[in-house]
Amino acid sequence: MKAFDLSLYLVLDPDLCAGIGMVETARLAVAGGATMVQLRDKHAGTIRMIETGRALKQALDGTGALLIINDDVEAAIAIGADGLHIGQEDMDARKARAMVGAEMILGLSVESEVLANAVDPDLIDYTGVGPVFATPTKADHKQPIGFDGLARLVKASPVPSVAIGGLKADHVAEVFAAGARGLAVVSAICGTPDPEAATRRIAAEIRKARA
Ligand code: TZP
Ligand code: MG
Repeated sequence: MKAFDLSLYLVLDPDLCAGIGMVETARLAVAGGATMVQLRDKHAGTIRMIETGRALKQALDGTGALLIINDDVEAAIAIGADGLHIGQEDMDARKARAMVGAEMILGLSVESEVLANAVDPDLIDYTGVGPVFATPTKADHKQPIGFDGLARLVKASPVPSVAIGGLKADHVAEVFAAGARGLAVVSAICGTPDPEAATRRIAAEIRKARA
C-alpha cells in the first residue's frame, strides 16, 4: 500500500464547490497544501463519479496528493484511485477490501468508541472520526463527539485517524492534541472565496501543531 498523509484531507462537495467546481477546488487546495482529496458526491451515479474522478486524478497527477473515492467501489477501481472511503452503512469492510485488493487505501467512518474498537486493521487503513462538531454540510450526521470524544475514538481505533465535522484552521491544535493525524474538511475550503489561501492557513496551523 502507498504511504499516506492524513494531515490536510479535503472532502469535496459538489454543491459547496459549485462556483469553480470540484476539480478546480481540488487543484487550488493541493497547491495550498492539501495532502488527500476525497470525491464525495452522494447524488452522482457511477458513470459521473468515474468522469469526475478521472479529471481529479489528472489534476492531482504529480502533486503527491492522493485521491480517495467515497463509497463507490466500482468507480474507485475504474478511476485507478489511491483509495476508497466507506461509511458504516456502506459496503462491508471485508467485501470492500476483497474488491479493491491489497494495494488500495481503505478508509472507514467511525462515530463511536464501539465502532472504533471493532475496526479490523487487516482490512482498514485509516478511520475518519467524527463529527467533532455539528455541521450543516452533512444533514444526517451522528451526535457530535467534541474533542474529548475525538481523543477516545482515536485511542480506540487500531489504525491512524483523521478528524471530521465542523473543523476550521482554529481547531488544528486541538485535533492533533487529541491524537488524530489530521483533519478532514469540506466547508473550510470548498466554496470559500480563495480555496488556496484557506488551505494555506490550515497548513500553517498544522506545521505549528506538529512542531
Ligand atoms: N462526515 C461527518 S461530518 C461531515 C462528513 C462528510 C461533513 C464535514 O463538513 P464540514 O463542512 O467540514 O463541517
Ligand atoms: Mg457512505
